[in-house]
Amino acid sequence: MEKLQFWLLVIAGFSGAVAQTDLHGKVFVFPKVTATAHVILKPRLAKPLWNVSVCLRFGCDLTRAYSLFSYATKAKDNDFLLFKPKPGSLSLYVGGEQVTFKVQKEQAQVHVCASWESATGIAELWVNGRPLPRKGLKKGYSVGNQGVLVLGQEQDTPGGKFDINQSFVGEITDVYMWDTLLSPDEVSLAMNNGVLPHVILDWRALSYETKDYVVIKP
Ligand SMILES: *[C@@H]1O[C@H](CO)[C@@H](O)[C@H](O)[C@H]1NC(C)=O
Ligand SMILES: *[C@@H]1O[C@H](CO)[C@@H](O)[C@H](O)[C@H]1NC(C)=O
Ligand SMILES: [Ca+2]
Repeated sequence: MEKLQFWLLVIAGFSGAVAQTDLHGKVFVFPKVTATAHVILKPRLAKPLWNVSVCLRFGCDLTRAYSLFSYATKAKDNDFLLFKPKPGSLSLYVGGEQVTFKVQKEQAQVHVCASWESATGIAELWVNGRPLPRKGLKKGYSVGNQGVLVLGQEQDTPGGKFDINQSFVGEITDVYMWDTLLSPDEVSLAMNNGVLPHVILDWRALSYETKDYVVIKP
């Protein structure tokens, strides 16, 4: 670790901030089907979100439904959820509503970005850098900032009510979240692990907690 980074961490520690880890080049492995294994991520959410973007890379060979990115608030358990209902489909939920996109040519490793804009309701999905035809939902809504963000399980209440039949088994890496929309160039940058501004969840400085059987591997 760089000296400066070390001292910044020490200072952050003394000021009571959550420790952050650079997970560049690492993955979370969810090795088994369970209703318990998960990772809690701690995004910096100072205010409700009117623009939201999320990117992540995953590898999974399940053919049943599973959750990729579950953000739940007291008001809406599916306040912002990336969910794989079945092969060939990918759903985005905002404020409890959903839109489902057709995904062709599924690969073992998939990079996905999702963004949603309150002003228009437009939801946009990119799979391996390619945009899918846009859809819309929850125009005028704002995603709450008091929620719980979980990888590995699908929440039906903040931090809980997991369904083993929606659990994730496989690998997830390069998870980022922004309170802005992404341009096509920014999606490419995110895919190539470039650094983008306005990040509220940063894989290179991640605050997280693993629960039960989750392994961090190169
Ligand atoms: C959301 O994004 C749009 C388009 O980039 C921008 O015009 C708007 O100001 C943003 N809204 C907020 C609340 O950040
Ligand atoms: C999960 O799926 C299995 C097989 O379809 C079913 O028997 C079981 O009841 C389901 N469990 C839950 C918690 O829904
Ligand atoms: Ca749910």
